[in-house]
Amino acid sequence: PQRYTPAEIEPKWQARWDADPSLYAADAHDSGKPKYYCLEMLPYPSGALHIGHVRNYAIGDALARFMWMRGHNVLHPMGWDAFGLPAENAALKNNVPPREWTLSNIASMKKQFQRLGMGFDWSKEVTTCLPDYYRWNQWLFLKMFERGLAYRKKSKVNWCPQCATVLANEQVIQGRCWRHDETVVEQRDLTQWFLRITKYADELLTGLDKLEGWPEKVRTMQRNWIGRSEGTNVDFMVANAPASASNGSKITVFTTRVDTIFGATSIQLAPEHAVAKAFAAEDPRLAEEIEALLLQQQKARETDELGAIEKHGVPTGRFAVNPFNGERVPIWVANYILADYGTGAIMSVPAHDERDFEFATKYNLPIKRVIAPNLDTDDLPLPYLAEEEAVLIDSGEWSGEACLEAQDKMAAFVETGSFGSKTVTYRLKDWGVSRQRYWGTPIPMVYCEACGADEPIPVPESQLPILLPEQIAITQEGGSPLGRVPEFVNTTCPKCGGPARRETDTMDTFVDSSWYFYRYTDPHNDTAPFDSAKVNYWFPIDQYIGGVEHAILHLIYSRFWTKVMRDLGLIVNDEPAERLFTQGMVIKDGAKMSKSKGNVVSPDLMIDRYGADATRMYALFAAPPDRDLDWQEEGVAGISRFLGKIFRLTTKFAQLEGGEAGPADAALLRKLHQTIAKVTHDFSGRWHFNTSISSIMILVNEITANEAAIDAGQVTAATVKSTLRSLIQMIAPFAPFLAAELWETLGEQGIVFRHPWPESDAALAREDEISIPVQVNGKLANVIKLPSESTDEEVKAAALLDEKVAARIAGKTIVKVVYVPGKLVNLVVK
Ligand code: ANZ
Ligand code: ZN
Ligand code: ZN
Repeated sequence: PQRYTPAEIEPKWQARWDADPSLYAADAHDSGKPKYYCLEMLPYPSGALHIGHVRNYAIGDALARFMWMRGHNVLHPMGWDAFGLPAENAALKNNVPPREWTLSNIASMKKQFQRLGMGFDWSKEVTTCLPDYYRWNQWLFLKMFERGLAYRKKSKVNWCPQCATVLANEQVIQGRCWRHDETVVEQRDLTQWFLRITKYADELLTGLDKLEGWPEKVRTMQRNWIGRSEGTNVDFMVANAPASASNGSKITVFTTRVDTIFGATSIQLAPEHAVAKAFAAEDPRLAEEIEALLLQQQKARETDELGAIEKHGVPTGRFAVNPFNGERVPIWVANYILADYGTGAIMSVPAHDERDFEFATKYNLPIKRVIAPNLDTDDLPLPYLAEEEAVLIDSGEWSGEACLEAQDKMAAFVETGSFGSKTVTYRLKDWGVSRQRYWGTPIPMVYCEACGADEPIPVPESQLPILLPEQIAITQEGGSPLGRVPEFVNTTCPKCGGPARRETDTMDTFVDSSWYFYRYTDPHNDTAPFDSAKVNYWFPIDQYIGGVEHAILHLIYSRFWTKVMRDLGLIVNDEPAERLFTQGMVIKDGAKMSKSKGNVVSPDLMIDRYGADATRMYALFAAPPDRDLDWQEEGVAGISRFLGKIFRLTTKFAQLEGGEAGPADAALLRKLHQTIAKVTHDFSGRWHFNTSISSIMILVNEITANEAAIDAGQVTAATVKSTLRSLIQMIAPFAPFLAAELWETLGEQGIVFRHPWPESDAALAREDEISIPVQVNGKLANVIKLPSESTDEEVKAAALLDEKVAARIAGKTIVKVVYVPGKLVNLVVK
């Protein structure tokens, strides 16, 4: 007999599929079928797919194929997140131009995808480093600029010395570069382009509540990242401001606890606060001390230990007046106050804030209690942090008020007196998108001396795309590489026609990935980023699948970009994706795979040894898709043997005829329909494909168990063949090559992926007998078997009569008999 040989089957089908691109192509958007947009995050073209990719795409491909078989019009596209630093590093190392390196990587990874049998609609392919894509980055950037959503400002930026470029806040992980674990990120002052994501902060936050199809952990991470905080800004006048300081006379603090203002015993300024600077200008010693505080803060920021920073401060010798009681409090500068949060100044309330308490204790500042659980209790240990159900004490006319109400009333008092206002502060900062790199989208702006050198002038739309020059020497010098290409830099001013210079920074590559999935719907459009009608048909994405490492960066930028495009009138959806699934990591021997650990598993090697089907199926079988998966080659071999069994049985029985109906018919059909129900169910929810595949294994065992009966003609050929037929349909999402092959073996017409998914027949699936565990006081006593049509009363009676159960309850009183239908009986006895 023939043996299962993936090395023959797989290339044969791969060649057929590659020759017929329509097979996996989405229908036009006027198709009568319900649409389904199944999307996996696009890879960076590093040169080779790794095993984590295989898992991600095996999940998406299984889902896409299932939805095809369920009669949907499926969009399942793929593309390349093709700009970015590695191409420049490769250019430095091997002297290949970034474009060439990238495109050749794309070519080889596309082959890998095909070898894996991924059913992508390649007619929709998007490659972000090509001008037909990035020109729309530029176009959208211009639209944002027109609306004040793209702007330039000088600011402190995160700088990775290794990347020699700026990083967005989101790209700094525990004070280190997201690409360079070992490199501490520095702070630098640079003029940069920003996108005003903060304008959408509230909508990005409230929108999360509606994203019920997203994992709660991702929503929580985004909520914390946005970090909305309601509070009050309160002005404190400086009592003895230096005469020379124009802005040295007022300090606005941001507080979430204005109800504690009578307990403010000092003002603390961030080292970079303007008032601190004004004071320092008068006092060189103070200036030096403040500089030291700033350095400590930057160090802590770099290593992300800001929360735990050892607190230091210096008194400025000046005082501010509390607007609520006229009290004078000393003004200090402290290293734990951030310049870029709130107003960069706080009122310090040591009795009711932990950090202030620590600071005041260290420097012997007064600690004044103004909040208590009630008016009679004022001896609780400090700091006392409660606000709900607590009241104000020693707070003048506000004493006795409940904290939460006092917050409202006192904020209103501040507003009435015009010495501050209610306010909302966000942790979210505008998105810095300038990169001093070559391999990215050129920012479509120019600067003209004649028109005002500091005013960026947008390039007219008609001049797009601003092409990235291809011939460029990549060097290790700092600064933007494009600045060293005179043909690129020198241009004419769109305003006055005189000589002008182009912007030489390029865009953060997260711009590219913020909207690529819209372009998939209409990738060859050369008059617009896409046809809105097409996007409106396909969006929102029905299911987005990717790694949880993108929970903040990519997924928040994509949501922002969606809202901007909606406000530009290009689309109508508020959110890009209805549902999000984040798969677990693939690990090896309990550790993350990495070159340095030498535990990287190559997908190609797995395919060579066991075939693509077994590799993919193992990636789905070895763990629930949302958990980490410990890759074990022996497991892949096991799946390959399992597929071999299916191959053998199908080949053996494909031509089966005749046979007498016997008990095995019902048994086989029962198992078959139970399996269909289980696998279908697993596709609708959390995709526990591991359990789907286990149940398919049980079905295959059932066939094997009946093999002798089939051989002896005691089962009808119809039963055997319909079982095999549905079996092949059920493995099709997981092992598409073998499914296609065996579909042909069975003599079925057409392509298995376009035949309707089998339906489970509940009557055929029903067991004759049910097995019910019986517990006594929660402990298993026995498992009883009953006819499946037994009533609840019959089950309870049978449980009490069972010998083992009876022995357990002998001499005791039965308090309660609980029956969970079909599941279990629990007897409560005393
Ligand atoms: C007085 C006070 C009393 C405060 C009290 C808290 C408790 P969230 O919730 O994170 O927004 N704060 C304000 N700006 C700061 C800055 N730039 N650097 C460091 N700390 C700052 O925290 C808001 C609280 O953090 C503010 O309310 C302020 O301290 C502090 F019993 O004001 B609070
Ligand atoms: Zn870096
Ligand atoms: Zn000009």
